[in-house]
Amino acid sequence: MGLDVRPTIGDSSWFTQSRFGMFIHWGLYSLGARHEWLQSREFLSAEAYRDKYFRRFDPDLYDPELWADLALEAGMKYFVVTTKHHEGFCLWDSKYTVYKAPNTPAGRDVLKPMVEAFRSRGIHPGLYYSLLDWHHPDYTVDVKHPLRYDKTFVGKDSERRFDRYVEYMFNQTRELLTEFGKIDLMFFDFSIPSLEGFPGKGKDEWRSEALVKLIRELQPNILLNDRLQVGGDITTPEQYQPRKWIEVDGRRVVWEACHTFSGSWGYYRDEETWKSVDQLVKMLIDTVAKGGNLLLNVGPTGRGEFDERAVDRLKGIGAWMRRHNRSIYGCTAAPDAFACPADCRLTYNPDTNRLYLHVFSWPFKHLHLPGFSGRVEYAQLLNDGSEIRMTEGKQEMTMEAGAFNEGRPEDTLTLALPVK
Ligand code: FHN
Repeated sequence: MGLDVRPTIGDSSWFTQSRFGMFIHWGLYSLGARHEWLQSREFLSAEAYRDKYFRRFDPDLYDPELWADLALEAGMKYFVVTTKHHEGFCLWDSKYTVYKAPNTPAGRDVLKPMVEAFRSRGIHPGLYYSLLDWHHPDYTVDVKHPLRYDKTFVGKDSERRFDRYVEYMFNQTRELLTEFGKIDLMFFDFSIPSLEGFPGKGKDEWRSEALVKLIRELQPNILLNDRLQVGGDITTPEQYQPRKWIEVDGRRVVWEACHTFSGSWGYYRDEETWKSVDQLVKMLIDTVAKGGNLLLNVGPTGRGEFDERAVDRLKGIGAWMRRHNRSIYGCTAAPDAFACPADCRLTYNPDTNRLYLHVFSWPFKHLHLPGFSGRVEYAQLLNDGSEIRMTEGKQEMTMEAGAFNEGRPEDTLTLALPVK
């Protein structure tokens, strides 16, 4: 079974060992508290949007040390933060714009202390940068732009110099990769198809090849996602769980699922569809069982805090990870020879030759495992280390589940496989 295929460049081992990371979407949209796309959805011009939120960005309760502690407690090994999202507002003290946190009541660069707080805890730093920019005067209107239906505007794009915007993008990328120490991952987002008569924006418009060349020169070992449309080190489906390990050109690739707690990436006060801890744990297991990473998003509030619902999920996942993380870190899909039983997932650590059977729906008393006969030396529960007794049959192995696990759907068995 081919394990993680090495990316085009850079060393992905820290990434595939980590398996679990924190995504952070934080910006002026956090004040609107109704999705990070509110500027586009409500057709707000750059001026109207800025006048509403810029002077009110005052995250007086912001403490990145607390954020990093919660990521650590949840068992997250890397983080990716939106340095600039589509709204164009920058969290750091960029010399190429005045539309930045130091010029708001925040009065400071809020990115640097965040990178330092996470890095100081051994959490790999990753930076997200939006290719879209609904504030920059040279960013041309496209099918996602807030002004896309503004008759007084559309057609005046000729006054905009998109090449000047791309130069701005290159300059800011250089700032991010030279002023914040070693950055382990860059997440660019996203390329736009031609739609509704508007031209798209892809690798040619972004000058992606030249941008990747610059990035590799500045940070040779950085991992890049695939949204510049020139390949990349990490394939990044969004809010989607594939049926099996993702392949590109017939090769298994390093991939990462990114998901939210509730559907919105930015803080959304009134959203009711929050996933439970149990659902999120199963999502993490399912992702690793398919050879991928999970980047799970938090949308901090306009005052700079993770809200209670987010803290509850992070702590709940952390409680599971404290006993079960060895079935996640450094694990990947199980060898093809092991057929996964119904309502279960299998993860496998090739370094320790341990197979982990994650039982999503625990049967009454016995667990039947066709095809496992003679292939498992010993079985124990991860949460308390207790032995699970097995009986070998010709076609299958039977495990005695016992009363303990009824109602504990997310529990995991460690199956010690014979030393190869
Ligand atoms: O439009 C963004 C969205 O706001 C969010 O940042 C996600 C994260 O992967 N990316 C884009 C949607 O694909």
